[in-house]
Amino acid sequence: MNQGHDVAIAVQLDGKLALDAEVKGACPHDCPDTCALVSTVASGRVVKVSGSKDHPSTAGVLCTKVSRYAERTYSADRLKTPMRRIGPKGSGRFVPISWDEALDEIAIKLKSIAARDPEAILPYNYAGTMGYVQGEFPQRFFHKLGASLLDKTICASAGSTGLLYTLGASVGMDVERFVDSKLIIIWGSNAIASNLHFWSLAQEAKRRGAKLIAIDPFKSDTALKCHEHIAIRPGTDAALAFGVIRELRQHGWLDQSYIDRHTLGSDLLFERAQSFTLERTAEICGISESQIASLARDYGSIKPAAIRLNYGMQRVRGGGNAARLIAGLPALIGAWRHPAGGMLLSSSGHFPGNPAGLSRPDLIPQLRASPSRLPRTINMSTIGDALLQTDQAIEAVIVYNANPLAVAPESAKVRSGFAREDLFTVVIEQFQTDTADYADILLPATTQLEHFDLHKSYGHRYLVVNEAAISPIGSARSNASIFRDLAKRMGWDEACLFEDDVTIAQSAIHWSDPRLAGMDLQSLRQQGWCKLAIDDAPFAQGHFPTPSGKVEFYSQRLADQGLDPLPDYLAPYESAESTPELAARYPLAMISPPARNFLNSSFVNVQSLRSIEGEQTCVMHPDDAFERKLVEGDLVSIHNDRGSLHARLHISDRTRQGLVVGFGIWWQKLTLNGNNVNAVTHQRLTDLGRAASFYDCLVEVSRPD
Ligand SMILES: Nc1nc2c(c(=O)[nH]1)N[C@H]1C(S)=C(S)[C@@H](COP(=O)(O)OP(=O)(O)OC[C@H]3O[C@@H](n4cnc5c(=O)[nH]c(N)nc54)[C@H](O)[C@@H]3O)O[C@H]1N2
Ligand SMILES: Nc1nc2c(c(=O)[nH]1)N[C@H]1C(S)=C(S)[C@@H](COP(=O)(O)OP(=O)(O)OC[C@H]3O[C@@H](n4cnc5c(=O)[nH]c(N)nc54)[C@H](O)[C@@H]3O)O[C@H]1N2
Ligand code: SF4
Ligand SMILES: [Mo]
Repeated sequence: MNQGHDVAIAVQLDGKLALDAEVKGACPHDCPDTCALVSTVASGRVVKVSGSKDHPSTAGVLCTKVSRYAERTYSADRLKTPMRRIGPKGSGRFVPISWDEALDEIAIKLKSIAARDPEAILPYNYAGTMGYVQGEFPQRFFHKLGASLLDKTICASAGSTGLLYTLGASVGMDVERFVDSKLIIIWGSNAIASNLHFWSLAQEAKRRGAKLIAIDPFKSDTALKCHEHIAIRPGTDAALAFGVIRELRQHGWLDQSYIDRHTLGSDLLFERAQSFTLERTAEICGISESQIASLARDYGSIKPAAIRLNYGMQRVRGGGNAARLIAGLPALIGAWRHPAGGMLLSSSGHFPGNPAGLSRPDLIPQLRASPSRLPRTINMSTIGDALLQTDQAIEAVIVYNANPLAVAPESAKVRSGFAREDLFTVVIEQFQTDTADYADILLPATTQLEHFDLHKSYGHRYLVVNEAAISPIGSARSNASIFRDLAKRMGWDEACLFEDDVTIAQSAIHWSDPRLAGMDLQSLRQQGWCKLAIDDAPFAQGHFPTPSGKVEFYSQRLADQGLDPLPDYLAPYESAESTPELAARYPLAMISPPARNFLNSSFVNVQSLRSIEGEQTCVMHPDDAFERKLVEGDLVSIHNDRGSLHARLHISDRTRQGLVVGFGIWWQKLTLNGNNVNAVTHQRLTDLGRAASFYDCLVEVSRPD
């Protein structure tokens, strides 16, 4: 730790901002890396945001996006004052108003709706910031109100539910141990784009002799740099896992003593795997039999073997079951015995968080009236349908940390929903996004450089603190400060609705948990970050956080809900296999993974990053392009019954035949025809976790009419 840090933090803890300092921060974005930041402040202005050199996982490196965070923060497009809509919804025409006017108007409106039915009010928020304070504190306000609950399913809930029923929680390997793995399977993950700091570790492992295999329908930048690439058909990962399990068993590559001691239901699992012969698996997955056999041989013989599973493989109908099967693989070969063996999808379950202390469900009035009565739940992945439903219609929606107009599936319906004249919409934003255009009242939010927060991570095991480096730009206010003020205007007096940011952060964690090894918030603020004290190989002797303490191939909890207790392969909703008639009209599968220089729809408005991405592209296999008489650089329409978007055609054999890739997630208003990839995606939900199935989507591509 250098002297500059010490000086800056001393001033910070005093509650004042330093004019010249290096201030410790945390990247707020929805990214597994949760980098520790250092903001260099000169004369009260951040001149540089860099990665902390001391923080082991950040190691002084930031991605291109966040190294431009100062450009984003000081952008001329920042919202600087509250505004009221004057044009029609969606037109994006507003006039400035004062904070008092804005907040009074919101409070009056919410009070009058709540007097009739508080559940007609819906908070819509996701991971614009992952911070405990600016992300979760506002929920106290909505709990006190008795508003509808939001089912947060747009990203990871299929996979996390798969983990829950198999390993017991979102737990796994320490990402820092991958350097010692000898086999790394990068499964449904484009790490170079979306998990950069893991990629550095995988490359170090490669230099030390590890073999890297990517399983991905598209030859992503990551797959391109692995020793092997298995270009699986989207949505068929569960079949591949079954094929591997069958092979492991046939060849005696199982660790029977680990299986006997630390798993439940392996015989039933093997029985189910029996029908996944090499021939059938190859047929389902659209790959060769030898690829499956060789994957199983490597996995059964190279030790220690590690899987970096990521969320790209669970955005399909069978995503939850696929995650269940893949999470079960390491136990079959006893990989958990070694610190560099096992798997990692998310590490968030390792943190001793206190969700009830943070969001305070005890404030919910319905629950207070009757212990079994909760407000209704609205699934964020079907917000389009939810806003259009007439039965107990949603009358007000308050959006923060999210941009549903761009990121939610089946945009035509989302847009119609937000266009409802009778819907009262508040959007709290840093920029005038697609969603902001539909606001009745638009409020300016601070960025990570302007507020305090505390972060856990879903990719590593560090808690990271974010100190404010500068005062808010314009009259922007943090989410926490806005909801404190609104609570006052609602006439409420519960002390927890008015806590300051540091007190809120205090409530987010069980500080006495042994994993914190005596760390308190004050010391954490001095240090900037701390690593959880967890065994290097926590599951070497079993002790999984499931009810049985074992890896549950068979889940009694699923059986109790009337669901299949064993994982299975479920064909995609839209595919030649399950919907041949639809596939005849729309023969191409489309996936829409993130563009490297955007973060979901964040950064799309940062000119320098948008220039690198160019425009919305559509990557297509040469045979598919030839068949359609399309050539490189054509303007094409990607379409199905739900809508169409325009894209610039790029022809490449990096994609499979029958698969097109449209990188996301552009702001609708910055695209070629006002539509992004979600014009064609649908609102059907995954098998487990009720998640969006963005990558389960059939389309046709042609020249626009
Ligand atoms: N640069 C950048 N980084 C990001 C983001 C971003 O937008 N941009 N978003 C962040 C967020 S919110 C998240 S959730 C993560 C997402 O990052 P990941 O968890 O890595 O998931 P995706 O990027 O959706 O998909 C990863 C890979 O899975 C492949 N894939 C698609 N369908 C399938 C399938 O059926 N099976 C298999 N095996 N592979 C498939 C895709 O081609 C893609 O290359 O990244 C985070 N980091
Ligand atoms: N087709 C397709 N669609 C997808 C995906 C895909 O791969 N393909 N990926 C899905 C995934 S994985 C995810 S996670 C979702 C992401 O969906 P979202 O979580 O909605 O992510 P963003 O689009 O980045 O929007 C976050 C917004 O929060 C704002 N924000 C940031 N910090 C703050 C703050 O402190 N206060 C306030 N009030 N606002 C703030 C940002 O300016 C930004 O506009 O998208 C999903 N949509
Ligand atoms: S987006 Fe990810 S890689 Fe980039 S700075 Fe943030 S945490 Fe690090
Ligand atoms: Mo996500």
